[in-house]
Amino acid sequence: MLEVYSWPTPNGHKVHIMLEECGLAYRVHPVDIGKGEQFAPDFLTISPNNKIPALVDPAGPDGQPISLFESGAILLYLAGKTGRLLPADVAGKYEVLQWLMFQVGSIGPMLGQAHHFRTYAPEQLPYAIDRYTQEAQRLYGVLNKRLAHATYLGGADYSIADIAVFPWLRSWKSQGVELADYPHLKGWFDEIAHRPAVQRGVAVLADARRPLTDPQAREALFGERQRQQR
Ligand SMILES: N[C@@H](CCC(=O)N[C@@H](CS)C(=O)NCC(=O)O)C(=O)O
Repeated sequence: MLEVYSWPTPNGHKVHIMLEECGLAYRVHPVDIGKGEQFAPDFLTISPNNKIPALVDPAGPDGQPISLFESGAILLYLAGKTGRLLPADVAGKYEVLQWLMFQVGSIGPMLGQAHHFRTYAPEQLPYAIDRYTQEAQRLYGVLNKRLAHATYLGGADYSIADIAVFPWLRSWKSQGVELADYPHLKGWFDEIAHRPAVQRGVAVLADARRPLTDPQAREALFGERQRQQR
């Protein structure tokens, strides 16, 4: 049984969707990042960056346990374990990997900052709001152009690149974006949103989801607890 340490956020959803797409058996251990549970010593041993998601596979390589943090690494591990959602041929594989890296390096961090400055920052900072909103809109444009010429981000087939990007776009409103302005991307988004495994994946821990704007959550996510990790 795979052990998943997670919370219902975009990075958590990436892993939940992958597990559902692959039909793998897993148990979810909620890590309430609004209550500071990401700083628990036991969790830090498997996720040293105090972030969800993390995965423990008791039956890893050579039958030995393996533990992983970083959602992109977890998607790659599960693709390797199952032989699913990542092409085996070199060209196809790197077509997918470049869009996976684009999500990890740009989509996640930049859309996260747009959401932060528009929703969570204690004061309105027009420079930061403009900078990250415009960057979010530019990134949506990059995806839209790609999907004008490809059915999926990695090419002809649905892959871990689509699974990585999709959960980030569910919050387009709070990133200052109008999804309908990107018609190729919207068509792709709507199709993926209807996949049964995606619907099951985003439903994981859905009851626990709440806005992370209360003082306890602000302190855990943006306050002194973070600086104590230095
Ligand atoms: N690069 C990491 C980012 C993970 C991440 O930012 N997780 C957030 C939730 S989406 C988190 O756990 N935040 C808690 C914290 O920063 O203390 C990944 O892709 O796994």
